[in-house]
Amino acid sequence: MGGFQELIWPDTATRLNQTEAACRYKESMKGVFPTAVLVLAPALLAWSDDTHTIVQKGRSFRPGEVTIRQGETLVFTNEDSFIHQIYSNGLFDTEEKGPGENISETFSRAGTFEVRCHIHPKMRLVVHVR
Ligand SMILES: [Cu+2]
Repeated sequence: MGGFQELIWPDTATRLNQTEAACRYKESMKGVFPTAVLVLAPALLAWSDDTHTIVQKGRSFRPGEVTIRQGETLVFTNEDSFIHQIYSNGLFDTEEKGPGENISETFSRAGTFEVRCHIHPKMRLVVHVR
């Protein structure tokens, strides 16, 4: 029996086991980062000041006028029991959203914009972007 092999093999085996363990660890961690991002992103979005909530309730936008900075986002929350959508000429024209659903729109240009709803023509929001 060669003493050489006895000396080498245990060490090699240990190293192989360590590599395998590292691979398994990497594999097991694969889903953790994206999951953390998915869980944290909405929370961070809600906490940051560059998001403002506009409620769609009683066939009106509340508030009806808002001032934001360039690059900030308005999140429209439908708190009515029927559908709404939003549009602003030249900027966006969204799908209809049901009760409890949200629409996010980011305003990247400075100016004053009118946001309306095709379904309820009396709904009007004035957005000042500085
Ligand atoms: Cu509407």
